[in-house]
Amino acid sequence: MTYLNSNQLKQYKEEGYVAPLDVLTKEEALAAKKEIELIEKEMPKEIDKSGRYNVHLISPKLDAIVHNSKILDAVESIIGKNILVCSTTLFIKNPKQEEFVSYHQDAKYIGLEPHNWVTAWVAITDSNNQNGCMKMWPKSHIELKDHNQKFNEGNLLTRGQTIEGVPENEVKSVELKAGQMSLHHPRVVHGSGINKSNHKRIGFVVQSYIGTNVKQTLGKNSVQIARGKDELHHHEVIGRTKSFMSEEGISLRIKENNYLQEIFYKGSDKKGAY
Ligand SMILES: O=C(O)CCC(=O)C(=O)O
Repeated sequence: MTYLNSNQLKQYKEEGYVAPLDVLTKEEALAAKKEIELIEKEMPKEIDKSGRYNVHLISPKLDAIVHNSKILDAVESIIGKNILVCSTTLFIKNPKQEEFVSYHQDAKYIGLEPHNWVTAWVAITDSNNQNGCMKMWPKSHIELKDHNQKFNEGNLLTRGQTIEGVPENEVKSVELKAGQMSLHHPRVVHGSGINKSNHKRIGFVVQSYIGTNVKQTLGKNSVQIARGKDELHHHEVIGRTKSFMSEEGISLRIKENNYLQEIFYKGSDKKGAY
């Protein structure tokens, strides 16, 4: 059992995130990397940009990470024993490209209310200062802040959502080894810089694990039941894939990704690349 201990829970509650947590072996992380590379090879266009979501619906290996009991134990410590999965995102940063993530709060645009949910960022490769690891602003999860929508070049966020004036001297890097994860609060301010290394940085992000009381207020997305029971039925429940890139998995992923695009661009007259 890998529930959070009292220090880890304290860190999450006080700072808005907890890391590093060991969840995958090196071999499991490497197998996931190979799987992602295989999907990239098989369907390069479909998983680029706005296709980076929900690869767990076409890959039993990635689905197994979403339902990994070590991850779920840690998540249970935060949101309770009934756990649903909304979606996943691949945050891949290619070497020497100007890709970054501006400082933002997930809760500002994901539409999940109330904030009884948590995001798991699973490092498939090492993630460090050199290759653009996540950076958190501790204790910033108290309230929602104003965001500008910049739709700027290189920004991996849908609308280039940006909180200005984040005090860099207070920000902490979240360095992870492949196989470790961080858990972050819906309102914690976070972002990441460019990848200055010669290798890809890959984060497989469960965005997010939600309690059964959480509703999607901007649209619709289906959920998988990861642990416990869903007695509130706020979402359509979908199953888990059993085979790599099955037709059923591919069409379900397209459907779910279309729902996500509606959520991400609700009320916007402009559309970004993601
Ligand atoms: O992968 C990154 O650098 C940022 C990811 C992120 O913003 C998130 O997981 O909420």
